[in-house]
Amino acid sequence: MTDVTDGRRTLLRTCPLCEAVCGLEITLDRDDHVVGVRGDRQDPFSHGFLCPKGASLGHLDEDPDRLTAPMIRNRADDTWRTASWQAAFDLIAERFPAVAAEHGRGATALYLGNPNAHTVAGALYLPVLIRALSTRNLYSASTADQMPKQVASGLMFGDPLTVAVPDLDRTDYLLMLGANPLESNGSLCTAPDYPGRLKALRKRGGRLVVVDPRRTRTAKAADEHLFIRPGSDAYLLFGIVHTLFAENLADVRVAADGLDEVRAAAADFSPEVVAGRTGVPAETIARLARELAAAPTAAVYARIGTCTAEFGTVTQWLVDVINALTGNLDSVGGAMFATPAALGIVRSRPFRLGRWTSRVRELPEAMGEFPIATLADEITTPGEGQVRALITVAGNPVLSAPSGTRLGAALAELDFMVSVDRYLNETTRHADVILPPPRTVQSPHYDFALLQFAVHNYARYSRPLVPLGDHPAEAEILARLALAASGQQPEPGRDPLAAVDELVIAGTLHKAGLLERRPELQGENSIEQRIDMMLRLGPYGQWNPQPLPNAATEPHGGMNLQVLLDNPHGVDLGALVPGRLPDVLRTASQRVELAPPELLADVARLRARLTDAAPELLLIGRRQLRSNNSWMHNISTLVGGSNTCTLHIHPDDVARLGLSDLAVVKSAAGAVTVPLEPTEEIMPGVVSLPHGWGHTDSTQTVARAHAGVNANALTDDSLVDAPSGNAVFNGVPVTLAPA
Ligand SMILES: Nc1nc2c(c(=O)[nH]1)N[C@H]1C(S)=C(S)[C@@H](COP(=O)(O)OP(=O)(O)OC[C@H]3O[C@@H](n4cnc5c(=O)[nH]c(N)nc54)[C@H](O)[C@@H]3O)O[C@H]1N2
Ligand SMILES: Nc1nc2c(c(=O)[nH]1)N[C@H]1C(S)=C(S)[C@@H](COP(=O)(O)OP(=O)(O)OC[C@H]3O[C@@H](n4cnc5c(=O)[nH]c(N)nc54)[C@H](O)[C@@H]3O)O[C@H]1N2
Ligand code: SF4
Ligand SMILES: [Mo]
Repeated sequence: MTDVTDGRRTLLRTCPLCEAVCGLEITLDRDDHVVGVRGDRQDPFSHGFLCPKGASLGHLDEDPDRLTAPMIRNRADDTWRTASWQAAFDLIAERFPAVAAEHGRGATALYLGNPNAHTVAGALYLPVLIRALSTRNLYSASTADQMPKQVASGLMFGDPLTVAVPDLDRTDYLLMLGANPLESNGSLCTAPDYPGRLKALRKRGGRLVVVDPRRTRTAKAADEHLFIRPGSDAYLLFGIVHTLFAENLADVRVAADGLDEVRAAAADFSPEVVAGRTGVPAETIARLARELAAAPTAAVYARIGTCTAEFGTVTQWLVDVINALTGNLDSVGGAMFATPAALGIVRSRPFRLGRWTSRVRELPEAMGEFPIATLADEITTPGEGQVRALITVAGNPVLSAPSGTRLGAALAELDFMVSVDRYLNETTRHADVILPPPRTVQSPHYDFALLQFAVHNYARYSRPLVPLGDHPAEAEILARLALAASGQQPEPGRDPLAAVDELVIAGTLHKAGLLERRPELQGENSIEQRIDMMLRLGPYGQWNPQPLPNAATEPHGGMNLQVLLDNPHGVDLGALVPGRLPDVLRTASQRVELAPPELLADVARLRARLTDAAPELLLIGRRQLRSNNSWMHNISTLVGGSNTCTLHIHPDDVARLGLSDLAVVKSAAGAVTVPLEPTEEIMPGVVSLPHGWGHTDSTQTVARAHAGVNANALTDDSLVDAPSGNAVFNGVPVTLAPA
């Protein structure tokens, strides 16, 4: 699609900015600048949907504050200079392994941020970096996000990646808690055009019920909205479970263990008992249970508002307990499991939690990670194993982690720090070296992580639209960083990326007994050959002995890279299929574990908190349509208007506390001064502050002009969800005073 007159061309690529994986049509001028972005109407999954962030993809490239060359900091006077890639890697190879040599591998740590879930580099090359460091000090945004869901799924299904998603396009009834997909575009439920899909649900006669302490855009688009006291979702869900048993409505249709234990655990939590704690009337809770049981198909879905809470894992567990009890687990219109095209991580043994614990607070690991809520402890607490060197990749924990301000101060104490990031920001300013990735349009794209949680089976691959020039691919940056961090130099004349890929390819093919077919792998480079291999070995794959049938893959005898290259708008692999159980299970029993002992144990904690005195004011977060966590506030077309950092508060609370425009918000962890935005759309007794703001220490000029405050100066890292170690962002007790 090239226009010969002005050299403009329109190319296709998946949007990497959120979990909706929208297909984009990107127009580039003859100098490779992005001059237009539209939704790809021929994409069989997103059908042309586009949001304001996707439309701004080109602005990210043109941002004058975006880093384009490695940066090295002079610690003596805190100044930065640009450096060559060689000089940057040389410095890392000199300094980073020296810390491990002197203090042991436990003195090095890695933090992985959210955008890694959206890049090929994050999916395929972080394991190499993790192996190179071989430290237990591994942290990521997962423990500020969805770890409760993964732990609950791991314990119930045996695999933390086996996550059930609502069958959005076919369900008759959706109970949604703590999610606002009309602003976030969805999470752990990959669904481009979530707004359209919810509209369609209601149009076909389905019912949408939203539970949220705020009357959000999604709540307004629902049949019913229920206010809930922050942090009390587990009580509400237990009230539903109690009713299902009490009224003989439970109807489990999958092979499952633990039904009696669940019934016993729910015995104490009748709707009447939990109503006061949740703020939802008992009669309403009982009605929700009856409606879920009576609907021809139904799904319960709960997201970030319920994960980043004190009982996040118990809540996520109860979500799937209800899906199972109402006969909706693994069946059409219920909570289902996707069948992604690429071969995933093959887990042979059941998921286990807490195989080792952190040094300072003895918090259990989950999926090989320690809670981000304890990274500051590990840096600042002296002793053997104290963290002294850190690598961050695509993360901004000073703004995103609980007690972020405290973590920022801790980062300043490190002996050495490296960041792979687009920007010099609140976190990376503490680094000694920053390695910037290339432009988005210079990177390939395949959604290894997100298609695992898709509401429709689908695959799409995008080649880089623009050549790299002399900028290394992010995959190569990670591969070279892995070498440098372990004190190695690349072998002369050998591409470090190809060397890594060859090892992975040989290992995988050997396991599959297909080593002799190595020469058949296609692709322009070793990254593409790895993708080709994962597609060939996946459920629809050419090398799968029994590939799932599909019209697009048929001419090739199954899925491979060429199928995706031939179908650049993406391939429709069909609606989610029921009956994936027990195949997807990795539990020892090969049955769904409805009552894992690790979760039953946490119910005692929940029970003990039932009658706690209620704090007068509770802080929660919120997401804004034109924000992306902390890192898109430097795009002038996205900030301003509704996208500013204000505290939502009910007018009655404003009056009661004698507040005016500005207030000081205090918590156990810190204080901020923030403008108030009174609104009837929040529960009295609850205030909401978006995260990702507080750009006072950034070199990003636009972001600094709209700085806002760091919500995570208020959240408290001493508090975690016990089973998963996840951060607690919602339900933080605060006090307000006039500024
Ligand atoms: N525009 C935009 N989109 C994004 C992002 C972004 O920053 N901006 N971030 C992306 C990321 S990383 C993620 S993880 C997803 C998250 O996607 P969502 O889970 O949809 O996130 P939110 O929009 O924050 O919705 C969470 C809701 O939970 C409510 N809530 C808070 N506390 C409680 C509680 O105790 N109980 C209940 N029931 N509700 C509560 C909040 O009021 C809020 O409306 O969004 C992704 N998409
Ligand atoms: N109070 C509160 N805190 C929260 C949340 C909340 O709801 N409330 N939500 C939590 C959630 S769900 C999440 S996911 C975390 C996010 O936590 P983080 O991942 O730590 O934070 P982000 O703001 O997403 O920062 C992403 C960083 O990656 C960089 N980046 C962007 N694209 C690329 C790329 O392609 N390559 C590389 N190398 N770098 C890139 C950006 O410049 C930025 O510095 O925040 C959590 N924090
Ligand atoms: S909804 Fe998400 S994936 Fe779609 S265009 Fe917007 S940011 Fe990109
Ligand atoms: Mo997230």
